[in-house]
Amino acid sequence: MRLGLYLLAASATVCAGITLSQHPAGAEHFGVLVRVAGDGNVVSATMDTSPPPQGYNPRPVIEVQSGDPVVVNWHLINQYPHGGIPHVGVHFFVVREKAVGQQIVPPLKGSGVVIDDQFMMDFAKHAEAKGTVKFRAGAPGVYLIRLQSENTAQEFGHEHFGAVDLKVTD
Ligand SMILES: [Cu+2]
Repeated sequence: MRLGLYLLAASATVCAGITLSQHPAGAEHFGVLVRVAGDGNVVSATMDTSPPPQGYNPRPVIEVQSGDPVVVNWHLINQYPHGGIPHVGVHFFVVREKAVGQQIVPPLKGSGVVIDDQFMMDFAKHAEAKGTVKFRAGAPGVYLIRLQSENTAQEFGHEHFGAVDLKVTD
């Protein structure tokens, strides 16, 4: 229960072969959605790419009070029109950061790591992975909530992610 953030429940489901009728504009390899709800507010981040590590889009910020429940829903969808994408790392994490909007992704080691989950998946054409993570915000500070692809830069020249800044106040 590092940093006073309590993992209430975490689940991930993987669905293969789902055909989606709607894709975010401009998507090519993956669609990403990271939706964060807390204290009556909801923010959503869509697909960005790295490098650079912070991507190109400003991160949405959600502010909650210490003790508030936070619910994250994430999706990663293969939108590559040419077929499947094998051996994709799917990596979700929540890690303490120094400031809202910081450009460096903090290293995932030490006491700043709140949640760090990952798995490998072969994404068939239109396949989708999604998960829900619930935790309770504890220690005041700023946290980076991020879902990212891994092992796809060799083929596509970049990775894909969605990220939100969580600001926890007293
Ligand atoms: Cu891409």
